[in-house]
Amino acid sequence: MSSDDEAEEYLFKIVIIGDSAVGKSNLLSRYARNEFNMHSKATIGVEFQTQSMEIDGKEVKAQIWDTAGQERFRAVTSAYYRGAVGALVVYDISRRTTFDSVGRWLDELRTHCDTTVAMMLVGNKSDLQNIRSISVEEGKNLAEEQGMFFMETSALDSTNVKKAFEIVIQEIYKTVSRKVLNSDSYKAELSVNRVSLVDNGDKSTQTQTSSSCCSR
Ligand SMILES: Nc1nc2c(ncn2[C@@H]2O[C@H](COP(=O)(O)OP(=O)(O)OP(=O)(O)O)[C@@H](O)[C@H]2O)c(=O)[nH]1
Ligand SMILES: [Mg+2]
Repeated sequence: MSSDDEAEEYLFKIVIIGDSAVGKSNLLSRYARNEFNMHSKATIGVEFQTQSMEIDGKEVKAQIWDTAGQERFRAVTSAYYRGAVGALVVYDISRRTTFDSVGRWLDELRTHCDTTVAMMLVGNKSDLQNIRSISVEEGKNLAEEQGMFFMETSALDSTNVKKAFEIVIQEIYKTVSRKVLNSDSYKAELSVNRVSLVDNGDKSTQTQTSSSCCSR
């Protein structure tokens, strides 16, 4: 490996969307700061946190954006989605209405993000087993239908929170690596990142089929 490889830097924007009070802000605070707030207030406007992880020996940074589920508190929608390459679409396993809204959130996501976005459907509050109203199966089926990853999480007891974010980040990394291998123009698009994953004449890499989550 040349020393150039160590200088590579990746910065991915990921958005969290879903109805109010499904736990978006707590999922983010659990992941980024290992904090949970039982009495958190509804988000007003936009907040983001940056979190790093290592993939293939490289530092990959995720800039994770969180906004209000309530329409009246939301920031400018197009700006929120601009440049996003990953999304967590969250519902609350104990509230059916939040699951019914997933389609609407997906419509909005697809309207504003033209690139391939790595998407995960997240059923949060898995600790509330006794008042569950959406089964794991139902969640899984919807995710499959929509070409998304699926995971049930609990921001309260930490179950699967790290895993959910990391799966999305890894998928984005894979997609970016593939795109860089296949397109020079994409490198220009990623000008903020020093991506230098070039095809070293190994033509077999060109013929790999994409298993992107949202290729339908
Ligand atoms: N039991 C349980 N409660 C949770 C969990 N995650 C969040 N909550 C609670 O649900 C409520 C709403 O959480 P938030 O994180 O503020 O929800 P939000 O999706 O950011 O809401 P908006 O900002 O209004 O869109 C708070 O009282 C949290 O303590 C969880 O995994 N389990
Ligand atoms: Mg919030």
